[in-house]
Amino acid sequence: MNMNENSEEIYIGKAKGPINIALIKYWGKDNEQLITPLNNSISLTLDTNVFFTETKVTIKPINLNINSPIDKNNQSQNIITLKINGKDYPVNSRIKNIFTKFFQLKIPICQKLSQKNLNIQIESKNTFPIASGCASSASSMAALVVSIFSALKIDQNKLSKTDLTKIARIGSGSACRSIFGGICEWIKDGGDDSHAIQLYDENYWDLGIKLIIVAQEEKEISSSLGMKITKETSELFKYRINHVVNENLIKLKKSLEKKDFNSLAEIIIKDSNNFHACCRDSYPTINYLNAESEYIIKAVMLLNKIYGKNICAYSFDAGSNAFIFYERVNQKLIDEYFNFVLGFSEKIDKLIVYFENKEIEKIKEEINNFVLKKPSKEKISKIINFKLGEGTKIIE
Ligand code: 2P0
Repeated sequence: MNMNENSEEIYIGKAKGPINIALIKYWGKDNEQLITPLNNSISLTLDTNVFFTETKVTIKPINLNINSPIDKNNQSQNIITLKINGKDYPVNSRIKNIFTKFFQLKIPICQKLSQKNLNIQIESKNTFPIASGCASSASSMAALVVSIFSALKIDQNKLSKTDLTKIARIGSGSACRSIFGGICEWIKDGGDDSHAIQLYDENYWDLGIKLIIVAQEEKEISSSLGMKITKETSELFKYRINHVVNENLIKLKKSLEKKDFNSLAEIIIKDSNNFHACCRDSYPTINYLNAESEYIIKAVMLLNKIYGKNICAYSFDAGSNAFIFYERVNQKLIDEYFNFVLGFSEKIDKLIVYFENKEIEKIKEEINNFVLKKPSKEKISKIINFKLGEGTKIIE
């Protein structure tokens, strides 16, 4: 708690939240209110060098007069304002639910504030296109939860990181996976106990993630609505939940344990395919992929074929941007390949040095034929490289 010149209480906290990308997708809620999933999901938390949300929360009790609402019905009337990148936004019910959750905790500071009317300011800064499949809600909700935790100076023994994942979850499902760094699993569990755990930290495996941004437009169907339509209408989705996704979880965990990239890549690709097939099977149909996404899918499959085993994998969220996964020992080859096939480099000779001992002329011909169909340059706006990163952090 800080004191201002009027000796009023002010609570201030700041946090920086990373994005995460799911390898086994969350799609479909078990409970819409609690935001609990139909299946467990596994994701990578990405470093915050380029993409992140930084959030500052300021909480000030409002001086009450004798007729204030709290005296009448013991219900506080909080005023919450939200600024994102300097612009005012309406405060949605999910943000209000996060505060309500904090003020229901049996922790002295939370109980005390629950008895007051509060003025709450949220100031958020993020560095990526909102609603373009770049997990903005995950990093922003994780940053919000940790900034409130920091503002209230709550002891970790009273509210653990696992507890914070449960609160982040009610802001946005995938946000629970951004609390921890490295490789995380969101456990569906029953009801409000649904939480995320860290499977491995960010130093476990030196994986690289390349985000290829192919669209900056706002997407047509939000994830929340999309997953509702899929759950209500897709027969294929029932098959995913009952037969596909749990098998994929088991196989993915085995690949992670053995650090077997070849099999890891296969599961990542198959789970992305299965999720997007369920979207297409929805009624009305949902398609998050576009022609550029399809080209990148083919590019990944071609490289794996030429290489003789899976050296990279693709995955797409609820958007057309591609996430490419690889081991960072192969960074140069992956960079040269995608720069060439996406038209950022014209020099195939820089690429084929990585294929020594293979049939170079045949490989050259295959890649050259493939790039004849490459998207025009303006369709691919950016390529960003990530490593595994830490979870949401308090900024002092
Ligand atoms: C995921 N996605 O596992 C999946 C894959 C998109 C595709 O989690 O309604 O923004 O807030 O729980 O978390 C995006 O959904 O949806 C998402 P809500 P959320 O990353």
